[in-house]
Amino acid sequence: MDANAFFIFSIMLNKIVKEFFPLKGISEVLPFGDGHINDTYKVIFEGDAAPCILQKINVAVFTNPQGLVANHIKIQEFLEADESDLEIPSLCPVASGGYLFIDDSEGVWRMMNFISDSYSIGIVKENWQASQAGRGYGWFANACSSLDASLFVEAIKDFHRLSFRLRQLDEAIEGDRAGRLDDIRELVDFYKARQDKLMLIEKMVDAGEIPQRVVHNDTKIDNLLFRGEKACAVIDLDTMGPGILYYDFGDSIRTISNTAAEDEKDLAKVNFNADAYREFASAYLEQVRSISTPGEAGSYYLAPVLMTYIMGIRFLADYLNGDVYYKTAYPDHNLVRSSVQRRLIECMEEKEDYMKEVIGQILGS
Ligand code: ADP
Ligand code: GN1
Ligand code: MG
Repeated sequence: MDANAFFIFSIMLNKIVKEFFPLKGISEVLPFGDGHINDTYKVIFEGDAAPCILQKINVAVFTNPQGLVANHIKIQEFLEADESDLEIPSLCPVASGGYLFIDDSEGVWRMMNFISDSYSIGIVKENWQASQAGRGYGWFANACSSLDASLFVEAIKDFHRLSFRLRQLDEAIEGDRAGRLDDIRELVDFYKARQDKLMLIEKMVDAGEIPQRVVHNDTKIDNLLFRGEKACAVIDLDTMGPGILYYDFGDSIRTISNTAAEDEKDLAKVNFNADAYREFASAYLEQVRSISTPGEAGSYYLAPVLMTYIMGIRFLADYLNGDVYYKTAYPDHNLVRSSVQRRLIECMEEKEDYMKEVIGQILGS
């Protein structure tokens, strides 16, 4: 964006903030965070008013933004009575009513409080970070366990349904819209070779052996905030709604046990952090132990590979489709992300016995 365009854009951002807070003086509105989906800004006000987070919702991904608001308000009201030191962000109303502001170009905006003194991390470097992440996401799972999943909107249909993601991959291979398939056949073969084995969890869900619950559905480490050396908030509630605990457990491990970034180009740096795995699993499972059914308890260890696989094929399909879903910073970004997931799956496969054993020790089976 050149200087002139940026100036016009800044004026527009300030006008949008005024729709939420007509009486507050705005000091700065700055791009913020590393999310792959929405456009996020930190709003700093004049004086000592607390900062906020302004987000433009990606409506190509979330086609029902009112549904996101309904889910958010429901959980926000529910957690008002919660006495934990953990929290979620609260939506701020638009001055004219409701929680969404629609701009002249049909852009959909929302505002939340900025979780004070917080920061997010992309890679776990120390064990306490993994343990605190388990405390944070475990709190969320436990707190949501009394909610009725059928009362929540499914933000993206079949979001973690493997057969749906496999179909999308097959369509991307078939279409080869960006003409990239020939160069990545080996990676495609890696993923295709594993698809049948990984259908096990979907079959268990369909057979009713694993209960549907209200879960977060996007528990990568970046969606948890820390304050000092403690987890303090669970954020990015867009996908929250019906799902199973394995999705949250598995997706957390996908990022927490990765010694490198999700988009690390040097695959030699990508390894399975066994200590982080144990720390996260202990803290998380401790909190869901009392709500886990015997059916659930038996197969937690399968979830990390499943979720790493699902993200791997989603990045791969997006690469083949020409990068139409995730934000990318360079042409091969999705390919790099998918290759990292592949390497992590290989590491996890080598550690399957260890992963199972740790869970057995924690849950006492
Ligand atoms: P996306 O859906 O694009 O991933 P997120 O809601 O995760 O967007 O926000 C992107 C980043 O912005 C987060 O990883 C976090 O660093 C920061 N962030 C989002 N909401 C808040 C908040 N309420 N308080 C502090 N930081 C936040
Ligand atoms: C997206 O919104 P964000 O960046 O936290 C994606 C997740 C993926 C993740 C991979 C709605 O999460 O499913 O796991 O990227 N969210 C959506 O980093 O597709
Ligand atoms: Mg996010």
